[in-house]
Amino acid sequence: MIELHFAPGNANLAPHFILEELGLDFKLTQVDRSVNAHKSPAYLKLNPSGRIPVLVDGDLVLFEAAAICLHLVDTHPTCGLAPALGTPERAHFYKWLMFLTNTIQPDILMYYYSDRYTTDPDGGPAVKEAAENRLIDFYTIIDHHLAKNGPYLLGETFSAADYYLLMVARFGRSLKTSPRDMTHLGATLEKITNRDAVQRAFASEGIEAPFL
Ligand SMILES: N[C@@H](CCC(=O)N[C@@H](CS)C(=O)NCC(=O)O)C(=O)O
Repeated sequence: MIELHFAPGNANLAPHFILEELGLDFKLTQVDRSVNAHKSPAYLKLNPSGRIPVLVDGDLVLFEAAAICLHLVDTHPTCGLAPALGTPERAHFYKWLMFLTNTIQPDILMYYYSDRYTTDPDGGPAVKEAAENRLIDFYTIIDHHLAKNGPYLLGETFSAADYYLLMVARFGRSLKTSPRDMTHLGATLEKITNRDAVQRAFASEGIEAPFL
């Protein structure tokens, strides 16, 4: 059976939404962050970087949330969560997923763990502020894209990248300009949040409204 190692609201959300959407039989295993279980020898065997999530699928042990999403989509090719391989639509799907995981997510980490990104003991707040400003710029890029090409990242076609968008936009909910308050991005996030798969995942992680 597929097993997802998670902590409520962490980077497991996008894989969790997909697992729910696919209707798969899967098990959730909570990583107890209060005792740093993600840095324990047992967890580090699954993910040497000590980060959440990890997916175990038979003999396959996979870390990195975007890789997990792509694996789930690839192993369920008829699920409709990604355009056909080799098409321009698939290329845009990769582009948005990579923008979210490779451009936005590192700044999310800089925002939440700013002290890790400087050797200056007083430098954390400046790192955090710079990350916050960059994040607002990046969310604005998505807002402008959705204004012309929405309602989803791939236009009328919903995809796994939209689940990833909800996860990384939710991480930005405490910014001075929240993604939920951006006209087009906010409307898109609400649509995605209302999907049954999302509501089931939030409920099983114990996440209550407001979701954004
Ligand atoms: N690039 C990784 C990032 C995962 C990540 O940073 N997860 C956070 C929780 S959202 C975490 O494990 N933080 C604990 C830590 O860094 O010590 C992924 O997408 O899987």
